[in-house]
Amino acid sequence: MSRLLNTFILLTICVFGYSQPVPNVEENIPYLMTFGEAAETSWGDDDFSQAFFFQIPEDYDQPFFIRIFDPDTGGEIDEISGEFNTRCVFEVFGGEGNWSDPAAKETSPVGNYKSGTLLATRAFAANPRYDNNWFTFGPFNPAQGEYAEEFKSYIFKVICEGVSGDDGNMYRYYLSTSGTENRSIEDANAFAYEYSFRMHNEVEEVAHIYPYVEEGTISVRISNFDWDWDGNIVVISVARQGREVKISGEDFWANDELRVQDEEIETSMDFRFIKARPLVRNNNVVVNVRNQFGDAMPFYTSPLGGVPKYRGEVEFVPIE
Ligand SMILES: [Ca+2]
Ligand SMILES: [Ca+2]
Ligand SMILES: [Ca+2]
Repeated sequence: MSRLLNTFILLTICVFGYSQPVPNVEENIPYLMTFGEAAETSWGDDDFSQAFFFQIPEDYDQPFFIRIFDPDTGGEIDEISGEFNTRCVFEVFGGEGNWSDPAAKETSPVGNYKSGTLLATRAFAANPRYDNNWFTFGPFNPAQGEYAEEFKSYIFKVICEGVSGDDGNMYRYYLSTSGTENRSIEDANAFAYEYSFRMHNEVEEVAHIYPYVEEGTISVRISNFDWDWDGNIVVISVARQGREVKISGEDFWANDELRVQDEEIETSMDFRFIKARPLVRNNNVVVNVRNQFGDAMPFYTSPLGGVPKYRGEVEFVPIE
């Protein structure tokens, strides 16, 4: 009963435009995914590390919490290899440089990607207490983040890494005003420069991620890893009805490049992940996108400017 009620409340909150579940409802992604570093990359994780950034609007000055659903690796949600023997470490960073350091905006855990100030950390192996349940980091003060003038927001980073073992950890986040339940912060958002996630195990379910196209973007290079030939990856935008991109099979990257159209500047694109029939089970995939300079572009869990809709052909009216 209480879980049903929680689900109902969560859905109700989402319907009204709050956006702190990570992944968000519009993305229709069941879980983020990080494997232990001893796993084969053919299970779907290329680097055993996932960074997410949380953006708190400057007019919010109350304490907040970062909650993790199912942080442990064990039980029914996670992906077992042999027996469960995986440890994942979650780290929360604030302070100068946690986001603005160039290494933090990259897609691989190299260099100073753990930039900023470590505010909290916790390791999890298999732990029934947190299986199918929430763990809470915080409270944090928004001013402990890095102030970003362009967003008028404070930014925090959470890194999850599989430090040992070979199993897959499935988990989600929630940015909350409460340490005991999920309560959204108005106008907050979350973003990542690389998305490592689990697809649904139902062929009808379409997952989405939404990169934002900044001014000055001429082309985008879309990369996907270990898609297992699971159906199609299609790009929708205000100017694109559906462009299929090259897809990967087992344990390799596929890359494709699209020329950005003027109408797409300062809008989000919608990358749709459409499953194959028959069902490909437990598909884990990693996706990133770079502009013509090679800079990784952010995926926002609440797409900037909203979910893009194709605007249709512009009607040509001949001049008489
Ligand atoms: Ca194992
Ligand atoms: Ca888990
Ligand atoms: Ca895969």
